[in-house]
Amino acid sequence: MSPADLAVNLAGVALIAFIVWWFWLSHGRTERAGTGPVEIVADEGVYTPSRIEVPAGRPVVLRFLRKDPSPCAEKVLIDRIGVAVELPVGEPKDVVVTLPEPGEYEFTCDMRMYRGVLVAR
Ligand SMILES: [Cu+2]
Repeated sequence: MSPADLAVNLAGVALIAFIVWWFWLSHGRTERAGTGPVEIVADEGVYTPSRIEVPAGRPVVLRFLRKDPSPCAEKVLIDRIGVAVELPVGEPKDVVVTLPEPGEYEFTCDMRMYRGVLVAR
């Protein structure tokens, strides 16, 4: 293997490591819902926070703030409970949900590029 090949391979490995980190590890922070609305920002391809603990069985207000004007961010879906809501750009949109039982409820954009998880307890 020539030094040039080695460099290409190392660059490939570094790129893969970066992609793994970006998609699975960099947004792993869990936020716990307090008494007020849970604020979730949609910007640059991610929801922040993207993993939120909420109580099961009672209404929770999710306050989405969409900063990303691209059509990718225009809808938020929570498939498991049949929620699909359009988000205006630059103004908060409250979505009231009740998660019927403990478990994980994914919320995503239409193309499933933006992704987050509500963890009901
Ligand atoms: Cu999208």
